[in-house]
Amino acid sequence: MGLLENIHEPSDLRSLSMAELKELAGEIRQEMITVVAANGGHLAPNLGVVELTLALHRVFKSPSDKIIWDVGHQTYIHKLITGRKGLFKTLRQYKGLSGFPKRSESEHDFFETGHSSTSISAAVGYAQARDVLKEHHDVVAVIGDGAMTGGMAYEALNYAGQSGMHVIVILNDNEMSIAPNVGAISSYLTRLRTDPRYDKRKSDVEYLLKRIPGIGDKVAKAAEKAKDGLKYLLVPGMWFEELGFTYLGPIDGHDQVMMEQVLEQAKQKRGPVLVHVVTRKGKGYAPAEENPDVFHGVGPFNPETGEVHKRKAPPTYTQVFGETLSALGRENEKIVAITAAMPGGTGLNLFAREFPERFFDVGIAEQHAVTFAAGLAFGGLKPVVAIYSTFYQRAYDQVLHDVCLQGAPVVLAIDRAGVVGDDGPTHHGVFDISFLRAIPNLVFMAPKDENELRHMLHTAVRLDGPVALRYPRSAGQGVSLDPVLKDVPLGKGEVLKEGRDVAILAIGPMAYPSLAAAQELRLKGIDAAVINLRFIQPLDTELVLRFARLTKRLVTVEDHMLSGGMGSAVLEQLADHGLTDVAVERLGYRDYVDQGPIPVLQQNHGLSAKGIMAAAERLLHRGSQAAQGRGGLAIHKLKA
Ligand SMILES: Cc1ncc(C[n+]2csc(CCOP(=O)(O)OP(=O)(O)O)c2C)c(N)n1
Repeated sequence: MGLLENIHEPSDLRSLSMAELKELAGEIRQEMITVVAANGGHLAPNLGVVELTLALHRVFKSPSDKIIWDVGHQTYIHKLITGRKGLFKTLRQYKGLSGFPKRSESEHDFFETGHSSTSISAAVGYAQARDVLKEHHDVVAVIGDGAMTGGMAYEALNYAGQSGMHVIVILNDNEMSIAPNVGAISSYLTRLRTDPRYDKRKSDVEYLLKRIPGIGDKVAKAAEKAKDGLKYLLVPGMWFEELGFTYLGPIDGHDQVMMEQVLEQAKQKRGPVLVHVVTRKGKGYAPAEENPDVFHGVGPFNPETGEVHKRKAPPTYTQVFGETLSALGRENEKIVAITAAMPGGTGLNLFAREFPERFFDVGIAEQHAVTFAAGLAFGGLKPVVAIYSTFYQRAYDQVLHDVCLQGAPVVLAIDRAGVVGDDGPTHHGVFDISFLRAIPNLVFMAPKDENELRHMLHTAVRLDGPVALRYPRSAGQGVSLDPVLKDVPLGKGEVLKEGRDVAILAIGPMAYPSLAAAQELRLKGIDAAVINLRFIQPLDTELVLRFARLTKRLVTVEDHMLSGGMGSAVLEQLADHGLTDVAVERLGYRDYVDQGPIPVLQQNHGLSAKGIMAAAERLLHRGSQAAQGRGGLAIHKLKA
């Protein structure tokens, strides 16, 4: 029996010797490789923080001390040693353990994450609450150098540094975001890390100064405090020190003894402390060390060889988007592309390779990406910003205030729109229609398949105002791609099938199960129309009203929340035009959606041929408009 079998809670770690800890680290790495090889997941980030996590849980006493993980994709070790070993095989599976911290899973999970750069704010909140309530415990935020490119991290450092509160920030620096990290802060960290004098510098100078008889001690103290040029030469991490943090590091995050010593030191200090830890992403598994970007978030693979299983599937929407943008870039040299730390994930790596001078990776900085794009547009270029739907949530005001209000001709490419599968509720892209539909002068489209995506992208880069384009995570429909691209008529939906009994209004690839449903309905003698709406804005009101009047029954189908979604837009039009006698069934999500395979999640919410068919039949069996339960309504309890 291995050591890991006997770790049920963090306190079980404290009796282990250094040799045993090393053995345990090996077992943990093996367990993570085995489970992620089967389920997929964030392997490389976790392999890099094994020793760091063990050190944190030996020095700090969770759950009285609070450890808060940024992004939260690196919490597999934390999960394994906080009583979840038995469930680890269900990682990221339907109804299984989440790939991210989850408060309902464990008393050791203090803050739910998935989106980056929140940990310092959350930790500062916890620390502030502790101080107001006069409690005594430590609060630790663990943040990667990639997540440190996100603006929120600086808002929190700014606050914490001035407040003087005792909060510990562990900066886990592996030089990688998903791709190699970018930006001036990243370069600064590299300078700290690679300066050969870093670990000797401070102690040597202090030692020398202290040896000057009589005044040495005082000079050493003065040098410590001095805010002059001398100190910049003497103290690494000066920038953090200037912000009010005590900077400790850089230290080797794989040296268990050193890690624990420095964490003890951080614990004893008062005020804000930043510990700069240097780790290797993918540590201990050669394929992940060699390709940390591939093994950042990886699908199932062969653990012996590291070979990622390839599924036979048509190209993804993302791939088609990337290829089409490169082709458009060849014709129009004003087209530039922007990513927020996801060159591979958004398919923009193709464009980057072909047009490096027209490609910009701004780091995990979605807000900056969008406003930067507005500047580029007014500066005379044609920017295309590709961001996942879930991360566009970060840049809402930038889309509204900086792009749309001023009419900046920016193309907002919204990748991973709809449910995304195993990453779960933090990552599903099911809110973008609601939050973007409220913005007046945004043209907003969604293609039914990868061929239409190409035409829409072609149209989007030719329009002279803001345009958004949403497309899902999955493989395309496998349709053939037209060689010549043409403009999609603005605000015009497409009738895929005429019908008189009921009209199915679909947005995006939901058109396909809608068509399949119509075919099944025909076998039952029901004549269903199918409409590919194409545009969320401007909505093809004329078409919607025509079918509403004709059939008196509408089913709306969207891979999105019902609140404020496409179905809501249709209801608004019916109400505005006095069509109160039309019965409507809206299919979509009512609540936060769990993790699980995309088809399962969609099916659970009626977003399948069968579900759509059932909705149409329900309509035919009832008279006029029936009220639908809202679901997902927050019902809070009053607390004394
Ligand atoms: C707001 C936001 N944008 C993008 C992402 C996608 N993302 C997940 S992890 C990651 C890289 C994080 O790098 P780092 O913090 O250094 O952690 P590492 O994986 O290197 O340990 C990115 C870009 C995200 N989670 N949140």
